[in-house]
Amino acid sequence: MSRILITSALPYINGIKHLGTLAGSMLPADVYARFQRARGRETLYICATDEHGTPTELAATAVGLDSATFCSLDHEVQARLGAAFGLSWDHFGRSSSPQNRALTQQFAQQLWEAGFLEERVTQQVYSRAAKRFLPDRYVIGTCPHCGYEAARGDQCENCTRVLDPADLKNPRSAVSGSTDIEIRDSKHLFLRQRLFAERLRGWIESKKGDWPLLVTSIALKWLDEGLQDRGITRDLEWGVPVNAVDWGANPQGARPDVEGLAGKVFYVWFDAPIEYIGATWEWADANPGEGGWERWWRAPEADDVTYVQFMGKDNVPFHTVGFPTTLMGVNEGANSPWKLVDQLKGFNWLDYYGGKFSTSQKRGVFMDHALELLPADYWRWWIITNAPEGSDATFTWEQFQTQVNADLADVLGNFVNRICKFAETRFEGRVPEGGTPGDLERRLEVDVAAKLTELTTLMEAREFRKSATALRQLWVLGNQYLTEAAPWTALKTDRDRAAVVVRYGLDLVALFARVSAPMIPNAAAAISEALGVTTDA
Ligand code: B3M
Ligand code: ZN
Repeated sequence: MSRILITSALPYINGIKHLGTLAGSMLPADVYARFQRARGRETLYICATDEHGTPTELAATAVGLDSATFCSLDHEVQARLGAAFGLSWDHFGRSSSPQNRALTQQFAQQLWEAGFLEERVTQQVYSRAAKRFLPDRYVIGTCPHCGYEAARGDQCENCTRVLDPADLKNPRSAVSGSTDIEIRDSKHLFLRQRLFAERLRGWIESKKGDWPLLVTSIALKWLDEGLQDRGITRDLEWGVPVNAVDWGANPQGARPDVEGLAGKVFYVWFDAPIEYIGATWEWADANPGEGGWERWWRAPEADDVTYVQFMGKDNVPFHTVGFPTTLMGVNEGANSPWKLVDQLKGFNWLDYYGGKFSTSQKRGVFMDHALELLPADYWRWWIITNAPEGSDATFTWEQFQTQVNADLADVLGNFVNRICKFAETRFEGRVPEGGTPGDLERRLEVDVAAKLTELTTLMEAREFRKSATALRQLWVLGNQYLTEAAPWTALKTDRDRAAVVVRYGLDLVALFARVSAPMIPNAAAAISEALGVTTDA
């Protein structure tokens, strides 16, 4: 039986996440992890805060903290809210960890020595007003590809293309709007992605039909446009330092210009995916009895691991091109290669009343506020039933209320309540003996078995919306059975018949608790507890 390694895209450190972030990565990853654990598979679900980069420096400065302190505080908040939402991470790490720092530096060194890094003098946007470089999304301007006027320096939200700040037309500071900027020369290291274009294409082509179309089409579109080499260092203070690397010589016998690279750090999108591995190492350090982290990541020990990633569509290019290039480069000639992703589940957007959720504009529903209002399971259920898989989905309060009432109260709650109350008042709260099952029960067994198979197949395929529908249909079978079997009527003339129905009904309650646990773990635990059984998801 294979082991399952699960990662969800790492939430940025600054700020409390909204439902869109949950919907696009953390929650489906959690549901899948709980499902796999319940199936008895050895499962490891890893997540972490993505802590480096310009956003952190600016957010920390804004509240008068240094970046390290800011990150520690914010990490605690996110860890607490994730736990309150029932996110069952085996480890929630930090990309600023010593483990990730060591791995990031080691990978860079190996890439250099294999000839996959190159030094280049680049033009960087420098803000005269703020007296600092403005990397990545701290420059806004017009996208050179699609003409979108508010494209960020690292990526155009409109056409999803990855950009370089100096590519933007009419650049301005994203912080102040100031156009008091100049272009300065600065030396940086580049990952030679172009060398990997054909290999990446072959790899993505081999995933067609297996991975969601959304994912393979984004990846291929990017490759079709011609892969560019990518700068992997930045003029920032907060990050993994470049100069701490113990550089060897590349195939031409050259070493990086350490002076030219002084004070720089690795690009956040270089070290963040490496933190999937780094966080596994953090987990192993915290759990010394678990057999170590490398057995999840490195061949041949990890050959029985199926690695599944979850993310929103904007993250797909970094996971189908950027990170795989790093790993392919490091793996070249290695006798213990690192594992590449086996299954990549991408999501569209979850909208708020047809517009975007937005952290900066505080638009939408945020994790802290959501939990102040209602239990986590309500949100989990709504998000999973409306997972933005085939297309974007929209949150509205009205639809949220209607759906949660209809499914959790009227179908599941009603069923559990009806049968448990009846057993309590008429059978002293015990599972009654006596009677023999009849045609209704035989039909119920067939119908339930078929629905369970359907649900299991859909969950294995990470089809969350359809899984939620199948689960709801399973609950409906319970209600239909009770209505048809009418134990309250049977009890008047045939106590044994009523006993059969109560027995089947209570079995269904226990079954429902077990199979609903991945999506609504708290409700499932409460139901199980009421019955005196356990669920292990
Ligand atoms: N923090 C972007 C995001 O949250 C980024 C993901 C990193 S995954 C390695 O959308
Ligand atoms: Zn664009």
